[in-house]
Amino acid sequence: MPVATRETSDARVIAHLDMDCFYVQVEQRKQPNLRGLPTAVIQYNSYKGGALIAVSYEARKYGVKRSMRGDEAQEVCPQIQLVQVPVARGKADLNTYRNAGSEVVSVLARKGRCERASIDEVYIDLTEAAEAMLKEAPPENLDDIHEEVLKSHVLGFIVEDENDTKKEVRKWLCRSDADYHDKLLACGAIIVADLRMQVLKETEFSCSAGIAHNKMLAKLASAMNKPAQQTIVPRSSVKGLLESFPIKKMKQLGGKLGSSLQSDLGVNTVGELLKFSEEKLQQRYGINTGTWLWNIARGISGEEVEGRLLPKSHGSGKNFPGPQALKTISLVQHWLNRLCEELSERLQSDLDQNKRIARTLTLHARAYKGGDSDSHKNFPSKSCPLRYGTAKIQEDAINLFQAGLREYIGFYNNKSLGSQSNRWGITSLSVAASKMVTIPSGTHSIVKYFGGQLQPSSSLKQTPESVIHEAAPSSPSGGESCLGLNSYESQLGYPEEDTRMKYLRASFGQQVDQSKDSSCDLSMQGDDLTEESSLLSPQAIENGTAEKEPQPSFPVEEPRHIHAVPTLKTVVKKNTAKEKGNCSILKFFKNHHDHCTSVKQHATNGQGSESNYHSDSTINNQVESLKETNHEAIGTDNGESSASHEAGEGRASWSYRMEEIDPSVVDELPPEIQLEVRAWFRPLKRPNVVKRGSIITHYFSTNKD
Ligand code: TTP
Repeated sequence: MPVATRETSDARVIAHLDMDCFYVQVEQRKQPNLRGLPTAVIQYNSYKGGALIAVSYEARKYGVKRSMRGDEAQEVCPQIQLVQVPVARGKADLNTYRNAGSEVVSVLARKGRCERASIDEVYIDLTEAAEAMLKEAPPENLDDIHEEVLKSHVLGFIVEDENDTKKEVRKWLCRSDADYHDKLLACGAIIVADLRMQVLKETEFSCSAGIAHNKMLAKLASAMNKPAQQTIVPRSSVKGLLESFPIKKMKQLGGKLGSSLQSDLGVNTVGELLKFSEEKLQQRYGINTGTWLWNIARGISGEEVEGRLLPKSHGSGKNFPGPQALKTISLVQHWLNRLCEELSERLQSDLDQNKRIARTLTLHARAYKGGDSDSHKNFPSKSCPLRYGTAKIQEDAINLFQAGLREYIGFYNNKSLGSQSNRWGITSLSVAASKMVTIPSGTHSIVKYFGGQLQPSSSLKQTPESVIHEAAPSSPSGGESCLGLNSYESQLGYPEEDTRMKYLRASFGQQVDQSKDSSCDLSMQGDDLTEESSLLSPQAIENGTAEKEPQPSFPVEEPRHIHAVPTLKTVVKKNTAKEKGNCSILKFFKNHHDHCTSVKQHATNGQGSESNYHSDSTINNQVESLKETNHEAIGTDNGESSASHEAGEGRASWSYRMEEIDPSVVDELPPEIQLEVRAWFRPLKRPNVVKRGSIITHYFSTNKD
């Protein structure tokens, strides 16, 4: 649902940069001999020459379109060069393109706050940079303005003689009597042209851009003059731009809302919305959407550039057109397994590089049943909490699929999904991992480390993944778990449909404009579904290194009692209280030390449910707790060591007496995590120092008794 946001200031400078025929450029960089030739990138599937997913501008001149297949493209342009997307696991492997997109973002991020909107689109907030330029080196003072800037298109600015265009644009950019807004845009245009040249130089990719006062207008403008050009939207031209702009092409209006505007209000262009008062639009579409519509009719949008260089989600999908439709569960499972493998790999690499975990797994499918072509639209998307580990993702995905299928074919009316009367076919499948959260600084390598230590004595198969799987939060009630959906016959509750995914599903269905901005950018065409992904962290980009380990950092104000790092803290306490410096933490975690394992009894008092100390559930508990290190704190200041359970959550929690901890035990930990563990202690010293200080003060005090 669109969200109406106030413009905090209409004097912002926002640019939207969109790569030109992106996949083609990536392939041409790999094979420079293709440069300048009509070229198209085709999908993996070779049916009728493969579906075209990217077409070079040279090929477009011959009439080659993305909707064509290779054979057809060759008919209209016999010399076309068709390049197949890289393939892995029997489907397109888009990593090269994702990484190429990251290269671009890393160049842009040097100049302003960037939001990666899709695999090849970026918003950048240039307000500060433009303001600084206006102050220090305004365009009117520049002796030399680069040709690339002078090639800008200024919407609404009419140049009589085309030969004079650059001269006239220069005049427009350098007007000393221009209003403040236009001056800022002029600065923005200079900066963007420079950035585009920089991108070209460093990545060899060309791009186009829109420069405006908000994201919405910048996005509309970037597509207006392609390839390798930029378009400026002065405030005075907004009305003219929107007047004739087709309503269905507007972001968020490609679906039902846009259709309703057309059929119910007779609105076909954004400008036609101006006829309606805000109240009228609110009455019809609700307060928020009504105001949003009223705003967009006037080119108002307060949406901020999010400052996000990483994707909001990861996904992997594949289409199975026509005769390739999947008609048996085992075939679906085969493909789901492959999709999940890819998804799991990407999640792992996101975790490694960006320290992020995803919390929700969603399955989308398109299907048909019998001869009902409309049924294609109705396969329900299903979500559940995401568990890390390829096998677990695969297991959950097939369960989600089965839940969706039951619903799709009418579970309660059917004895067996395989019966003739219930024939179905799956024409597209995808899995997506969303709700990405950054794990607290300082816990990642610890979680990984202890995962590794625990492996031999636990039943988990893939240690880091498994441990992180447990770290992925499950719903508070656990009721969303899809573990109960193991068989068709299972009548346990189905996971709820994630409403966010409805939007993704809509994108899935031919709404190119809509989907392009979606965080989970599923491509609509070709045999495989594509999705945006970037694996460079903002920090990595800034430092020019994607592999940099984050330094552990805890806020100075870290509360004295850290709640819920039970296992390690309890270990530390036990070690120090009984055998200072003697009891090995490593041994404890390996359960090789009897003395230390007695802690578990302490920890499980009153519950008894964790008697199988090395069961997955206990590991779960440990990691769940590690995960929350930064989030929870208890305020008891009495310094008492205690073990308790939070009744509602069945989770152990401890507090401890700082003085009893012998910091030397940390030396026993491997070097890679020592620093992090020490950081847990460091802030805790503060209150103690204060306390001791007060004792000294007391000692020297004249009132000492
Ligand atoms: P787009 O930006 O839509 O298109 P483009 O970059 O190829 O061309 P343009 O210059 O007109 O912007 O898509 C970016 C890439 O995403 C594109 O190169 C290939 C991929 N893609 C698909 O795989 N399937 C699709 O249906 C679309 C629209 C894009």
